[in-house]
Amino acid sequence: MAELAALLFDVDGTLADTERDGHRVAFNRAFAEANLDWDWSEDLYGKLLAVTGGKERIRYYLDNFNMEFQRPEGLDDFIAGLHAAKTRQYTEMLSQGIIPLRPGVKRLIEEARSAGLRLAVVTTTTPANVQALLEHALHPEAMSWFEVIAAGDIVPAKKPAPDIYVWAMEQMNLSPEQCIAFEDSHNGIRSSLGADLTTIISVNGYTRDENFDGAALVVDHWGEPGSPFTVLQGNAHDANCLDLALVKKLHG
Ligand code: XBP
Ligand code: MG
Repeated sequence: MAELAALLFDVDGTLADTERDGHRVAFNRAFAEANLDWDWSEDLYGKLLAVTGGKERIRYYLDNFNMEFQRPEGLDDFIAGLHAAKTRQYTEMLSQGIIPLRPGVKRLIEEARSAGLRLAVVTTTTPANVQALLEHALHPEAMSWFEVIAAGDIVPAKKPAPDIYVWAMEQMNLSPEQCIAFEDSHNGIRSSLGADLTTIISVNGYTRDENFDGAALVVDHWGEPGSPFTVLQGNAHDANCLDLALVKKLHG
């Protein structure tokens, strides 16, 4: 195995628990603003997470859960308009600091930075959402810590397709053997494994029971020295939180 050169981070669910209390609420606010009576409950949203990408998720909802809705002419534009309103709502929520980073995220990113590792974000979400989260929850300058922000519609085929990881590694001129990926979901690991990346999973409420075959390690969260993680799958080499030493061991 080549030496570890870069850490590639998923965002939603991995760096922060954004889906239930962030994206879902922002979608509902955008629907209300447009005078739609759509209400995405926590349960329904769990089903809608089968599809990544906000615009794609709205279409999936109409196709499978709201078939009686009278579609306007120009459905693509209608969905794009709703999604733009949702992004505005979501970034406003993040600017109020309501979504914190998950345990250990700031610690590991700072440790990796100090060690000179290269960092990238590889996500399905809209670039403005990444910026809002990094600047408000990590550090005002955090966007500059990441060499590449691979996000949103940069590639047409979103996760679970591997394309966004492949694109990020191309930008960085790195091979999969030089990188490791951090994900939280089945769609995420399908994408990272599809790009031949060793992958560490931290589950959340929506993804806990998903299939993570092929993961190097599955934990409930990355943990802090005084607040250990629980190992759900794999070998944590006697560590009780995810630090760079463990990441390097898992990378092999
Ligand atoms: C998360 C997603 C995204 C967000 C919504 O992907 O599936 O669709 O829920 O974001 P990842 P947008 O875990 O890869 O970050 O509405 O901006 O598409
Ligand atoms: Mg995710």
